Amino acid sequence: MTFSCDFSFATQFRGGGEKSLIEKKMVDEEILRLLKDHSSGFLSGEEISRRLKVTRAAIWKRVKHLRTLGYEIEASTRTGYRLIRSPDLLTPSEVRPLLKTKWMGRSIHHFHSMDSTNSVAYQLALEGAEEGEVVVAESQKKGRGRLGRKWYSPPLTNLYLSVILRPEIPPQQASLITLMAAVATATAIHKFSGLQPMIKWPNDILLRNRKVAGLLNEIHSEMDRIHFVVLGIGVNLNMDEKMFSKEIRGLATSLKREMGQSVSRKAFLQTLLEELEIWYEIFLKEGASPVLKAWRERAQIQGRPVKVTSFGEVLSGTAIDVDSDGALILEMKKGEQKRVVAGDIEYREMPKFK
Ligand code: BT5
Repeated sequence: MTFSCDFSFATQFRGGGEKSLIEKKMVDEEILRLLKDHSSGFLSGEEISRRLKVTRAAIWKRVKHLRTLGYEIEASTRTGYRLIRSPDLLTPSEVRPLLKTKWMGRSIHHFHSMDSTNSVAYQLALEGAEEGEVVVAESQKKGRGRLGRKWYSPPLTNLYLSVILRPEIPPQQASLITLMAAVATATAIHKFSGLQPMIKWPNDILLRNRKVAGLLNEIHSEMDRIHFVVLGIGVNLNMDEKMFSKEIRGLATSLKREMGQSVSRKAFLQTLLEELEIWYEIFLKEGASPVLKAWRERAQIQGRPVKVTSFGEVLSGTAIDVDSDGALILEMKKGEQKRVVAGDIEYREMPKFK
Protein backbone atom coordinates (compact mmCIF):
# COMPACT_ATOMS: atom_id res chain seq x y z
CA MET A 1 0.00 0.00 0.00
CA THR A 2 1.19 3.50 -0.69
CA PHE A 3 0.19 6.44 1.41
CA SER A 4 1.05 9.97 0.59
CA CYS A 5 1.24 13.12 2.56
CA ASP A 6 -0.29 16.38 1.57
CA PHE A 7 2.50 18.75 0.53
CA SER A 8 0.46 21.83 1.37
CA PHE A 9 0.34 20.69 4.97
CA ALA A 10 3.72 18.99 4.95
CA THR A 11 5.50 22.23 4.24
CA GLN A 12 4.14 23.57 7.51
CA PHE A 13 5.69 20.67 9.43
CA ARG A 14 9.31 20.83 8.33
CA GLY A 15 12.04 19.37 10.51
CA GLY A 16 10.69 16.01 11.57
CA GLY A 17 7.05 17.07 11.28
CA GLU A 18 6.64 15.67 7.75
CA LYS A 19 7.11 12.13 9.00
CA SER A 20 4.49 12.57 11.68
CA LEU A 21 2.06 13.95 9.12
CA ILE A 22 2.53 10.87 6.93
CA GLU A 23 1.97 8.72 9.99
CA LYS A 24 -1.22 10.59 10.82
CA LYS A 25 -2.49 10.04 7.30
CA MET A 26 -1.66 6.36 7.56
CA VAL A 27 -3.55 6.14 10.84
CA ASP A 28 -6.55 7.92 9.25
CA GLU A 29 -6.56 5.48 6.34
CA GLU A 30 -6.29 2.49 8.66
CA ILE A 31 -9.06 3.72 10.97
CA LEU A 32 -11.33 4.16 7.95
CA ARG A 33 -10.40 0.74 6.62
CA LEU A 34 -11.23 -0.92 9.96
CA LEU A 35 -14.51 0.99 10.33
CA LYS A 36 -15.52 0.06 6.78
CA ASP A 37 -14.72 -3.60 7.48
CA HIS A 38 -17.09 -3.32 10.47
CA SER A 39 -19.81 -1.43 8.66
CA SER A 40 -22.51 -3.49 10.40
CA GLY A 41 -21.69 -2.26 13.90
CA PHE A 42 -19.43 -0.45 16.33
CA LEU A 43 -15.73 -1.11 16.70
CA SER A 44 -14.30 -0.37 20.11
CA GLY A 45 -11.57 2.22 20.59
CA GLU A 46 -9.62 -0.44 22.43
CA GLU A 47 -9.72 -2.78 19.45
CA ILE A 48 -8.63 -0.06 17.01
CA SER A 49 -5.91 1.00 19.43
CA ARG A 50 -4.65 -2.59 19.70
CA ARG A 51 -4.63 -3.14 15.94
CA LEU A 52 -2.96 0.15 15.03
CA LYS A 53 -0.66 0.27 18.06
CA VAL A 54 -1.63 3.85 18.90
CA THR A 55 -3.30 5.21 22.04
CA ARG A 56 -7.07 5.54 22.35
CA ALA A 57 -6.62 9.29 22.85
CA ALA A 58 -4.75 9.49 19.54
CA ILE A 59 -7.57 7.59 17.83
CA TRP A 60 -10.17 9.98 19.19
CA LYS A 61 -8.05 12.90 17.85
CA ARG A 62 -7.90 11.35 14.38
CA VAL A 63 -11.64 10.63 14.43
CA LYS A 64 -12.27 14.32 15.19
CA HIS A 65 -9.99 15.21 12.28
CA LEU A 66 -11.81 12.79 9.95
CA ARG A 67 -15.09 14.44 10.90
CA THR A 68 -13.70 17.79 9.72
CA LEU A 69 -13.10 16.14 6.32
CA GLY A 70 -16.78 15.18 6.11
CA TYR A 71 -16.77 11.64 7.56
CA GLU A 72 -19.81 11.02 9.75
CA ILE A 73 -18.50 8.85 12.57
CA GLU A 74 -20.65 7.99 15.55
CA ALA A 75 -18.70 7.72 18.81
CA SER A 76 -19.81 6.22 22.07
CA THR A 77 -17.65 5.68 25.14
CA ARG A 78 -19.34 2.32 25.72
CA THR A 79 -19.38 0.75 22.26
CA GLY A 80 -16.74 2.60 20.27
CA TYR A 81 -16.92 3.98 16.75
CA ARG A 82 -19.17 3.45 13.75
CA LEU A 83 -18.81 4.93 10.27
CA ILE A 84 -22.16 6.26 9.11
CA ARG A 85 -21.26 8.12 5.93
CA SER A 86 -18.17 8.92 3.87
CA PRO A 87 -17.69 12.14 1.91
CA ASP A 88 -16.98 12.01 -1.84
CA LEU A 89 -13.23 12.25 -1.35
CA LEU A 90 -10.67 10.65 -3.63
CA THR A 91 -8.51 9.18 -0.86
CA PRO A 92 -7.06 5.67 -1.29
CA SER A 93 -9.47 4.28 1.30
CA GLU A 94 -12.44 5.63 -0.68
CA VAL A 95 -11.26 4.72 -4.16
CA ARG A 96 -9.34 1.47 -3.80
CA PRO A 97 -12.25 -0.74 -2.67
CA LEU A 98 -14.14 0.27 -5.84
CA LEU A 99 -11.31 -0.40 -8.28
CA LYS A 100 -11.37 -3.48 -10.47
CA THR A 101 -8.07 -2.73 -12.18
CA LYS A 102 -5.09 -5.10 -12.13
CA TRP A 103 -2.40 -2.45 -11.75
CA MET A 104 -3.71 0.99 -12.68
CA GLY A 105 -4.27 3.17 -9.61
CA ARG A 106 -3.32 0.43 -7.17
CA SER A 107 -1.06 3.05 -5.63
CA ILE A 108 -2.79 6.39 -5.08
CA HIS A 109 -1.05 9.54 -3.86
CA HIS A 110 -3.79 11.79 -2.56
CA PHE A 111 -3.55 15.49 -1.73
CA HIS A 112 -6.14 17.96 -0.49
CA SER A 113 -4.49 20.92 -2.14
CA MET A 114 -1.35 21.24 -4.23
CA ASP A 115 0.08 23.19 -7.14
CA SER A 116 -0.31 20.63 -9.93
CA THR A 117 -0.77 16.86 -9.89
CA ASN A 118 1.45 16.67 -12.99
CA SER A 119 4.37 18.34 -11.20
CA VAL A 120 4.15 15.94 -8.25
CA ALA A 121 3.73 12.88 -10.50
CA TYR A 122 6.75 13.98 -12.56
CA GLN A 123 8.84 14.25 -9.40
CA LEU A 124 7.62 10.86 -8.15
CA ALA A 125 8.44 9.30 -11.52
CA LEU A 126 11.96 10.79 -11.40
CA GLU A 127 12.31 9.14 -7.99
CA GLY A 128 11.33 5.76 -9.45
CA ALA A 129 7.54 5.57 -9.07
CA GLU A 130 6.07 2.63 -10.93
CA GLU A 131 3.82 2.45 -13.95
CA GLY A 132 0.20 2.91 -12.87
CA GLU A 133 0.91 5.01 -9.78
CA VAL A 134 -1.48 7.94 -9.72
CA VAL A 135 -1.65 11.35 -8.12
CA VAL A 136 -5.03 12.93 -7.34
CA ALA A 137 -5.84 16.25 -5.72
CA GLU A 138 -9.05 17.72 -4.39
CA SER A 139 -7.89 21.09 -5.73
CA GLN A 140 -4.93 22.60 -7.58
CA LYS A 141 -3.45 26.02 -6.96
CA LYS A 142 -1.50 26.04 -10.23
CA GLY A 143 -3.39 23.59 -12.45
CA ARG A 144 -1.68 23.67 -15.85
CA GLY A 145 -2.88 23.46 -19.42
CA ARG A 146 -0.56 23.35 -22.43
CA LEU A 147 1.80 26.20 -23.36
CA GLY A 148 1.69 27.74 -19.88
CA ARG A 149 -2.10 28.06 -19.91
CA LYS A 150 -4.10 27.62 -16.72
CA TRP A 151 -6.48 24.82 -15.78
CA TYR A 152 -9.19 26.06 -13.49
CA SER A 153 -9.22 23.63 -10.53
CA PRO A 154 -11.65 24.56 -7.72
CA PRO A 155 -11.81 22.31 -4.62
CA LEU A 156 -13.89 19.15 -4.17
CA THR A 157 -15.84 19.52 -7.42
CA ASN A 158 -13.89 17.97 -10.28
CA LEU A 159 -11.19 15.45 -11.03
CA TYR A 160 -7.50 16.35 -11.23
CA LEU A 161 -5.50 13.25 -12.00
CA SER A 162 -1.99 12.36 -13.13
CA VAL A 163 -0.95 8.85 -14.11
CA ILE A 164 2.62 7.60 -14.47
CA LEU A 165 3.27 5.36 -17.50
CA ARG A 166 6.50 3.85 -18.73
CA PRO A 167 5.79 2.74 -22.32
CA GLU A 168 8.64 1.21 -24.29
CA ILE A 169 8.11 3.27 -27.41
CA PRO A 170 10.26 5.86 -29.23
CA PRO A 171 9.65 9.48 -28.15
CA GLN A 172 8.19 10.44 -31.55
CA GLN A 173 5.25 8.12 -30.80
CA ALA A 174 4.44 9.85 -27.51
CA SER A 175 1.48 11.63 -29.15
CA LEU A 176 -0.17 8.23 -29.47
CA ILE A 177 -0.31 8.09 -25.69
CA THR A 178 -2.27 11.35 -25.78
CA LEU A 179 -4.69 9.87 -28.33
CA MET A 180 -4.98 6.68 -26.23
CA ALA A 181 -5.73 8.75 -23.11
CA ALA A 182 -8.30 10.82 -25.01
CA VAL A 183 -10.06 7.63 -26.16
CA ALA A 184 -10.01 6.22 -22.61
CA THR A 185 -11.34 9.47 -21.10
CA ALA A 186 -14.09 9.82 -23.73
CA THR A 187 -15.07 6.16 -23.25
CA ALA A 188 -15.17 6.62 -19.47
CA ILE A 189 -17.41 9.67 -19.83
CA HIS A 190 -19.67 7.73 -22.20
CA LYS A 191 -19.89 4.66 -19.93
CA PHE A 192 -20.49 6.80 -16.88
CA SER A 193 -23.08 9.18 -18.31
CA GLY A 194 -24.51 7.60 -21.46
CA LEU A 195 -23.57 10.83 -23.28
CA GLN A 196 -21.50 10.87 -26.47
CA PRO A 197 -18.33 12.94 -26.00
CA MET A 198 -16.32 14.13 -28.97
CA ILE A 199 -12.55 14.31 -29.09
CA LYS A 200 -11.03 17.51 -30.44
CA TRP A 201 -7.44 17.14 -31.60
CA PRO A 202 -5.19 16.82 -29.80
CA ASN A 203 -6.34 16.85 -26.21
CA ASP A 204 -9.85 18.18 -25.61
CA ILE A 205 -12.97 16.20 -24.79
CA LEU A 206 -16.20 17.98 -25.64
CA LEU A 207 -19.83 17.53 -24.73
CA ARG A 208 -22.20 19.49 -26.98
CA ASN A 209 -19.19 21.38 -28.32
CA ARG A 210 -18.06 22.55 -24.87
CA LYS A 211 -14.90 21.38 -23.17
CA VAL A 212 -15.56 18.93 -20.35
CA ALA A 213 -12.03 17.53 -20.06
CA GLY A 214 -8.47 18.39 -21.03
CA LEU A 215 -5.28 16.34 -21.21
CA LEU A 216 -1.74 17.44 -20.52
CA ASN A 217 0.88 14.80 -21.19
CA GLU A 218 4.48 15.42 -20.25
CA ILE A 219 7.33 13.12 -21.18
CA HIS A 220 10.80 12.50 -19.88
CA SER A 221 12.96 10.87 -22.51
CA GLU A 222 16.28 10.44 -24.27
CA MET A 223 16.68 10.61 -28.06
CA ASP A 224 15.45 7.07 -28.60
CA ARG A 225 13.79 6.05 -25.35
CA ILE A 226 10.97 7.29 -23.15
CA HIS A 227 11.70 7.12 -19.43
CA PHE A 228 8.15 7.94 -18.45
CA VAL A 229 5.01 9.79 -19.46
CA VAL A 230 2.88 11.73 -17.00
CA LEU A 231 -0.67 11.66 -18.21
CA GLY A 232 -2.50 14.67 -16.76
CA ILE A 233 -6.27 14.57 -16.99
CA GLY A 234 -8.72 17.19 -15.74
CA VAL A 235 -12.44 16.41 -15.95
CA ASN A 236 -15.16 18.86 -14.93
CA LEU A 237 -17.59 16.82 -12.88
CA ASN A 238 -19.77 18.83 -10.48
CA MET A 239 -18.98 22.35 -11.61
CA ASP A 240 -22.00 24.65 -11.99
CA GLU A 241 -22.04 27.17 -14.82
CA LYS A 242 -21.58 30.12 -12.47
CA MET A 243 -18.38 28.58 -11.10
CA PHE A 244 -16.60 28.93 -14.45
CA SER A 245 -14.73 32.18 -14.99
CA LYS A 246 -16.30 34.57 -17.54
CA GLU A 247 -13.67 33.77 -20.19
CA ILE A 248 -14.50 30.09 -20.33
CA ARG A 249 -18.17 30.05 -19.27
CA GLY A 250 -19.46 29.73 -22.83
CA LEU A 251 -16.74 27.24 -23.82
CA ALA A 252 -16.72 24.81 -20.90
CA THR A 253 -19.14 22.39 -19.33
CA SER A 254 -19.32 19.67 -16.69
CA LEU A 255 -20.93 16.27 -16.36
CA LYS A 256 -23.33 17.69 -13.79
CA ARG A 257 -24.42 20.37 -16.21
CA GLU A 258 -24.93 17.90 -19.06
CA MET A 259 -26.56 15.18 -16.97
CA GLY A 260 -28.67 17.49 -14.81
CA GLN A 261 -27.46 15.87 -11.59
CA SER A 262 -24.40 15.70 -9.35
CA VAL A 263 -22.06 12.80 -9.96
CA SER A 264 -19.94 10.70 -7.61
CA ARG A 265 -16.34 11.76 -8.17
CA LYS A 266 -14.91 8.51 -6.81
CA ALA A 267 -17.19 6.43 -9.05
CA PHE A 268 -16.04 8.46 -12.05
CA LEU A 269 -12.38 8.06 -11.06
CA GLN A 270 -12.94 4.31 -10.83
CA THR A 271 -14.42 4.22 -14.36
CA LEU A 272 -11.62 6.37 -15.75
CA LEU A 273 -8.80 4.30 -14.23
CA GLU A 274 -10.40 1.12 -15.54
CA GLU A 275 -10.68 2.55 -19.07
CA LEU A 276 -7.09 3.81 -18.95
CA GLU A 277 -5.87 0.34 -18.05
CA ILE A 278 -7.95 -1.27 -20.80
CA TRP A 279 -6.85 1.15 -23.54
CA TYR A 280 -3.20 1.26 -22.52
CA GLU A 281 -3.04 -2.54 -22.59
CA ILE A 282 -4.72 -2.57 -26.01
CA PHE A 283 -2.11 -0.07 -27.20
CA LEU A 284 0.79 -2.14 -25.83
CA LYS A 285 -0.50 -5.47 -27.17
CA GLU A 286 -2.06 -4.49 -30.49
CA GLY A 287 -0.26 -1.25 -31.37
CA ALA A 288 -1.67 2.04 -32.57
CA SER A 289 -4.35 0.87 -34.98
CA PRO A 290 -7.25 0.03 -32.57
CA VAL A 291 -6.54 3.26 -30.69
CA LEU A 292 -6.54 5.28 -33.92
CA LYS A 293 -9.76 3.58 -35.05
CA ALA A 294 -11.53 4.47 -31.78
CA TRP A 295 -10.05 7.96 -31.88
CA ARG A 296 -11.32 8.58 -35.44
CA GLU A 297 -14.82 7.45 -34.46
CA ARG A 298 -14.92 9.92 -31.59
CA ALA A 299 -13.16 12.80 -33.36
CA GLN A 300 -14.91 12.70 -36.73
CA ILE A 301 -12.31 15.05 -38.05
CA GLN A 302 -11.90 13.74 -41.59
CA GLY A 303 -12.99 16.27 -44.23
CA ARG A 304 -13.67 19.02 -41.69
CA PRO A 305 -12.54 22.59 -42.49
CA VAL A 306 -10.23 23.73 -39.70
CA LYS A 307 -7.91 26.52 -38.60
CA VAL A 308 -4.82 25.30 -36.76
CA THR A 309 -2.41 27.42 -34.75
CA SER A 310 0.93 25.68 -34.49
CA PHE A 311 4.12 27.29 -33.17
CA GLY A 312 2.76 30.78 -33.93
CA GLU A 313 1.74 29.88 -37.51
CA VAL A 314 -1.95 29.85 -38.50
CA LEU A 315 -2.92 27.23 -41.06
CA SER A 316 -6.34 26.98 -42.70
CA GLY A 317 -7.24 23.80 -44.50
CA THR A 318 -9.21 20.59 -44.43
CA ALA A 319 -8.39 17.93 -41.87
CA ILE A 320 -7.59 14.67 -43.64
CA ASP A 321 -6.73 12.40 -40.72
CA VAL A 322 -4.23 11.74 -37.97
CA ASP A 323 -1.23 9.63 -38.97
CA SER A 324 0.19 6.59 -37.20
CA ASP A 325 2.23 8.86 -34.89
CA GLY A 326 -0.82 10.95 -33.90
CA ALA A 327 0.07 14.01 -36.02
CA LEU A 328 -2.72 15.90 -37.78
CA ILE A 329 -2.68 15.81 -41.58
CA LEU A 330 -4.10 18.93 -43.23
CA GLU A 331 -4.87 19.53 -46.88
CA MET A 332 -4.14 23.11 -47.79
CA LYS A 333 -5.94 25.21 -50.41
CA LYS A 334 -3.62 24.29 -53.27
CA GLY A 335 -3.93 20.61 -52.49
CA GLU A 336 -0.61 20.15 -50.73
CA GLN A 337 -0.58 18.27 -47.42
CA LYS A 338 0.91 19.47 -44.14
CA ARG A 339 1.72 17.41 -41.09
CA VAL A 340 1.06 19.19 -37.78
CA VAL A 341 2.57 17.63 -34.66
CA ALA A 342 1.29 20.12 -32.07
CA GLY A 343 -1.14 23.00 -31.93
CA ASP A 344 -4.66 24.19 -31.31
CA ILE A 345 -7.49 23.51 -33.67
CA GLU A 346 -10.59 25.58 -34.39
CA TYR A 347 -13.47 24.13 -36.38
CA ARG A 348 -14.63 26.49 -39.08
CA GLU A 349 -18.00 24.72 -39.01
CA MET A 350 -19.21 23.45 -35.67
CA PRO A 351 -19.58 19.68 -35.65
CA LYS A 352 -23.02 18.28 -34.99
CA PHE A 353 -23.30 16.56 -31.63
CA LYS A 354 -25.47 13.58 -30.91
C1 BT5 B 1 -5.61 21.42 -21.41
O1 BT5 B 1 -4.78 22.41 -21.82
O2 BT5 B 1 -6.74 21.24 -21.76
C2 BT5 B 1 -4.96 20.46 -20.42
C3 BT5 B 1 -5.62 20.48 -19.08
C4 BT5 B 1 -5.01 19.44 -18.17
C5 BT5 B 1 -5.45 19.61 -16.75
C6 BT5 B 1 -4.96 18.48 -15.88
S1 BT5 B 1 -5.67 18.53 -14.29
C7 BT5 B 1 -4.56 17.32 -13.73
C8 BT5 B 1 -3.21 17.62 -14.36
N1 BT5 B 1 -2.47 18.56 -13.54
C9 BT5 B 1 -2.29 19.74 -14.16
O3 BT5 B 1 -1.69 20.72 -13.68
N2 BT5 B 1 -2.85 19.69 -15.38
C10 BT5 B 1 -3.45 18.41 -15.66
P1 BT5 B 1 -5.12 23.43 -22.98
O4 BT5 B 1 -5.53 22.70 -24.22
O5 BT5 B 1 -3.95 24.33 -23.06
O6 BT5 B 1 -6.39 24.20 -22.46
C11 BT5 B 1 -6.31 25.20 -21.51
C12 BT5 B 1 -7.48 26.14 -21.74
O7 BT5 B 1 -8.71 25.51 -21.38
C13 BT5 B 1 -7.42 27.40 -20.89
O8 BT5 B 1 -6.65 28.41 -21.51
C14 BT5 B 1 -8.89 27.79 -20.77
O9 BT5 B 1 -9.32 28.46 -21.93
C15 BT5 B 1 -9.59 26.44 -20.77
N3 BT5 B 1 -9.87 25.95 -19.39
C16 BT5 B 1 -9.19 26.20 -18.24
N4 BT5 B 1 -9.73 25.53 -17.21
C17 BT5 B 1 -10.78 24.85 -17.71
C18 BT5 B 1 -11.73 23.96 -17.15
N5 BT5 B 1 -11.71 23.62 -15.85
N6 BT5 B 1 -12.67 23.44 -17.98
C19 BT5 B 1 -12.72 23.74 -19.29
N7 BT5 B 1 -11.83 24.57 -19.89
C20 BT5 B 1 -10.86 25.12 -19.11
